[in-house]
Amino acid sequence: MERYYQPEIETAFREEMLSLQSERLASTVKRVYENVPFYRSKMDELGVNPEDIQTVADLKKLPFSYKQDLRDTYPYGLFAVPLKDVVRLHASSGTTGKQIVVGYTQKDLDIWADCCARALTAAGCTEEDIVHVSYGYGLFTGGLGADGGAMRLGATAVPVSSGNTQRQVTILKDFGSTILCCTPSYALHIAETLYASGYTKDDISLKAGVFGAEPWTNEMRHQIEELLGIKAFDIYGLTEIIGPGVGFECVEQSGMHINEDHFIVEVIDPDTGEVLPEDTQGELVFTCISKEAFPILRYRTRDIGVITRKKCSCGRTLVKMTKPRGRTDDMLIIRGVNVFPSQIETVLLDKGYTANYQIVVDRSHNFDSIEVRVEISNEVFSDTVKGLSQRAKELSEALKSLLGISAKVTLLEPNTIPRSEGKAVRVVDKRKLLD
Ligand code: DLL
Repeated sequence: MERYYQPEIETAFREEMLSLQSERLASTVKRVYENVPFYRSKMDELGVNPEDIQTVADLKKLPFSYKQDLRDTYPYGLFAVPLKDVVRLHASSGTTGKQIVVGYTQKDLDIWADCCARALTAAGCTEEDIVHVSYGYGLFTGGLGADGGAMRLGATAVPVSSGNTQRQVTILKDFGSTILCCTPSYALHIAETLYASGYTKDDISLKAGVFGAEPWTNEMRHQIEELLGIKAFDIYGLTEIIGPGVGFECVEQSGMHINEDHFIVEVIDPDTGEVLPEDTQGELVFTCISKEAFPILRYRTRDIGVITRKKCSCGRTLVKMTKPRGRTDDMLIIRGVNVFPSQIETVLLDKGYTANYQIVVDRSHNFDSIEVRVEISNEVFSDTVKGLSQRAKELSEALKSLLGISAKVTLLEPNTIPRSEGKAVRVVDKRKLLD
């Protein structure tokens, strides 16, 4: 039977949720208008008063916020409470540019712990469980976020943090951890290390994993589930909104329920900013409606996804988002063709390759080239040269039929691609280095 952490919220009727959201939205907008000069001047510019925002339907009158706004107001310019009320800071460097800083009051940390407790509960976690957290602890939100959720539930948190993978395996075995929290790429690396140390899934007690912080395909989910003997659940979030726990997967494993009592989601056309109907792909935009220290409004995540209110068999009524398809800034444009790394991952895993891959994009004489480098097993690697080139050719054809452009395929020996302990680096775009 499905267990809920806060059923009154997670299974609320739509009208009840809308009314809660409207009330929280109106009061948040009033508060940021009064306390954050940045929002006041943006709203004044548009001629929007806090009184104009009474219900969720009024949301579209508000201006968007962008990562650049956090950089321009670095470090504390978007905080809506005095620093003395802030009990924790987190930061994210992102892949490019200056880092951004966010703050939490004690109430914000409580809300965050609830969000992560909901996610863990949906993955089957109870107070009986031992939650092994291998997300990084520190300014990154992954470690302390998952930790807060586990403790809130009364489960046993094991704050291992990331790195030292051999030790992760020892702790998993010796402590009898039942739930693993880390990035999906690190989960695979832990699994590899488990097997390389002469153990199998039968030597550990894991039953579920809660993986996120980077895009991963369903094919990768199946590999992780098979290798570790677990159910693998997705969890979504971002520093600017709260960290992990903005959305989480339930037993259906078909997208993530969004914690709508705290975050309103919209999907927009990334080019025009127009709000799109449900079940249409676009950029996800979030508004925080219950946070005190850092209640960002209409934040443009650059994550591409779809939201849907189709009934979920778990009984939750919270809206669901699909796995983010990638980010608007992740999308590679190769000779004019849009390519998402997740499409390439799907082909690789579907064809029986590992998720140890890297995509290298280059440009020579104004001609873009794409190379997919993927590891193969020792057994396959010792195949004849002819056998190997046949494999590479088949993979290249499969990629071409899906992507519409040809990609060079390079098959590599095991352990040649650097392993990640956090977010995997999937793309090396040498064109950017040339700019
Ligand atoms: O990655 C927060 C987090 C920690 C989420 C642990 C889940 C688990 P940031 O470092 O600010 O925060 O990165 C946020 O990561 O905009 C997405 O592009 C990506 N992302 C996060 N979760 C997922 C996911 C944390 N489940 C950025 N699937 C987001 C795909 C994800 N992408």
